[in-house]
Amino acid sequence: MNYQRKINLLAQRIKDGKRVFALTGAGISTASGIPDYRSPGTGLWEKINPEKSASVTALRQNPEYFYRQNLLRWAQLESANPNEGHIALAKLEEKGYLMGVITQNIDGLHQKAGSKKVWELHGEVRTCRCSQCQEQYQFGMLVDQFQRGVIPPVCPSCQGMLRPNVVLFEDPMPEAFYQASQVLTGCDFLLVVGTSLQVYPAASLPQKARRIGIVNLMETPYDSMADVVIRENAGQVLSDLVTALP
Ligand code: CNA
Repeated sequence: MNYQRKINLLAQRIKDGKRVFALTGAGISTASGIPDYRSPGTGLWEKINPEKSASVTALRQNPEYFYRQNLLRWAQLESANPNEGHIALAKLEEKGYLMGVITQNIDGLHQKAGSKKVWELHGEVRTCRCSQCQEQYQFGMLVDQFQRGVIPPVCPSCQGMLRPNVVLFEDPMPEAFYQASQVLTGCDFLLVVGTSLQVYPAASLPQKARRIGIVNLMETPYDSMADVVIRENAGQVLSDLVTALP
């Protein structure tokens, strides 16, 4: 099937569906200058091992290493801008085609692009919390203390260690994951974008949808189950999809 016919089929599935959602991963944000994990050559996985450096064990056993490995990279997400892929999904929601976006990303770019219903499965970098008293603070508090050499940063009220509200490896899944699983009940069509579908339990969510379409540069374990697979740039595909949906 040629490219335009695949776009038309995606558009048709979205038009026909009553409960349509998108599931996104790091690949939708690479065009915003944020490296993903697994793209060959540019993926973070080739430089660091997030399972080791961004884990609860790393935070507990060697908090200074944890903060030096991760904090500045997370802090930089604040200045990133949404690209045409994020903007296209926000438009599809605004036009009433999409009921919301379920994302594995922590970069907040869907909200910056104007998406209203967003479920963040792996947390975010707007806030942080005290690992002792659970008080919530702005993420900037981590950055300020880090830059002043207070590593690990501490809670101003109880002096417990602060931690980001990013879901680390070994953390339990947040409420947003269970909400997303619930809203996907009866989902007619799930548009999967920019994810290798290898990180569980997020990667189990496509099983909840009746039909799926996949937009991803590399192949995924769900390709054989999808109605449409488009191995092209997410920004381009999603913009073309908006054009195909008046
Ligand atoms: P991943 O495993 O790195 O997969 C990303 C996929 O996107 C790959 O299969 C790529 O082929 C594909 N891809 C890359 N660029 C494009 C593009 N322009 N168009 C289409 N496809 C593209 O990342 P996942 O999201 O699947 O893995 C889940 C992890 C990555 C989550 O825990 C995230 O928190 C984590 N992560 C998030 C960010 C972010 O917030 N932007 C960045 C890096 C990692």
